[in-house]
Amino acid sequence: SIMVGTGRAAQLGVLFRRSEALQQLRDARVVAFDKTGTLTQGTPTLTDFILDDDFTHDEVLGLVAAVEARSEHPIAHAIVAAASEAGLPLDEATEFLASAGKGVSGRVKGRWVEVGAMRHMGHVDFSDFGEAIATLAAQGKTPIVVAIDGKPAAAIVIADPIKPTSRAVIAALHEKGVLTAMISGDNRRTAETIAAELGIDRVEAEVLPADKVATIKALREAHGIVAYVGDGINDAPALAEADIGIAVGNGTDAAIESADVILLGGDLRGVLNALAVSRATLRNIAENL
Ligand code: A99
Repeated sequence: SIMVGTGRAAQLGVLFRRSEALQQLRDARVVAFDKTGTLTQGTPTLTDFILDDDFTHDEVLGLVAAVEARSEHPIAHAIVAAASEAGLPLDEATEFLASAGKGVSGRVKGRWVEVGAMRHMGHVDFSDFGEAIATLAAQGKTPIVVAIDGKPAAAIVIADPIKPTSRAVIAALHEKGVLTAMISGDNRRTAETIAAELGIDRVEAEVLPADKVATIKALREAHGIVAYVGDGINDAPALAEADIGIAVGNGTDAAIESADVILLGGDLRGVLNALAVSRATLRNIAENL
C-alpha cells in the first residue's frame, strides 16, 4: 500500500509529506535540480583574484569583504573567509544594498563598492577582465566583478565543487528514462560547464530567483510532470510550483513547508531511492488489485 511505501522510504531517509507525491513521482518526466548547494557542495571558496593596476589586492579584498559581511550568500561567505585568512580587518559598510541574483553594494571608508555578476554591472567597463573571466568560467568557476567608485577594480573567482554523488545520480536518472535539468542564477558559461561535467540534459542559466517558478512551468509545458530538487534557500517557491518538490539537506523551515519530499542528510541518492520506492509501491498495488 501507499502507507507501506512511505514507511519504506522513511527507512531510507526519504520523507514523503504528501502520499500523493509518491504516486506522482513515478510519472515524473523531468527532474530539475538547483545548482548551488544541491548539485554542488554550496560552500564555495575564493580561488583566483585578478586585479586592476590602480588597486592593491588587500585594499580591494578588504573593501569587498566589508560589503559582503552583510550578505547571506555563499559567495559572500567565501569572500569574508578569504579576507579573514589574509588577516584583514573587517570595516563597517553603510548604504548596503542587495539585489537578489545580481550582487551587492555599499559604502566603506567613504568609497562606493559594487560587487556581483558582470552582466548586471553594465555601467562599468570590465572588458580588460573579459578574457580571464571567460577562461575561468569555462572551468566551471564563478567569476564576479568589483567596481570601486565606479571604476573596474578586480574580478574575484569562486569555486563550488560538485558533490561526489551528483554525476552518478544524473546517470541513474537517465537510465530510468527521466530527463534532467539544472536551474541556476550563475552565468551561462559556468553553468554549462558544470552541467556538461554532470551529463545534465537541459541547462537554464542566469535565472533570477523570481524567475525560477516560470522556469519550472516552462519545463512542465515542454516535457510533462516536473520534480524539482533544491536546498530551499531561495527556492521555496520553485519547490512549491513543481509537481513534486524535493528538499535536500538541512533544509530551512521554508523548504520543509514547501516541499512534498524531504531527503534527510542531503544525500542526492535519496532522489533515486524516492523514485525506486514510488515505482515499486505502485507496481505492488497494481499487482494486488
Ligand atoms: C543560493 N556577492 C556577489 N555576487 C552575487 C551576490 C553576492 N552577495 N549575490 C548574487 N550574486 P543567485 P544561484 P541559489 O545558501 O544557497 C543563500 O541567484 C551574483 O542560482 O541556489 C543561498 N544559499 O554572480 O543567488 C553572482 O547559484 O541561491 C543562496 O552567481 O545564485 C551569482 O543561487 O538560488 C542565495 O548573482 C549571481 C542567497 O545569484 C546569481 C542566500 C546560492
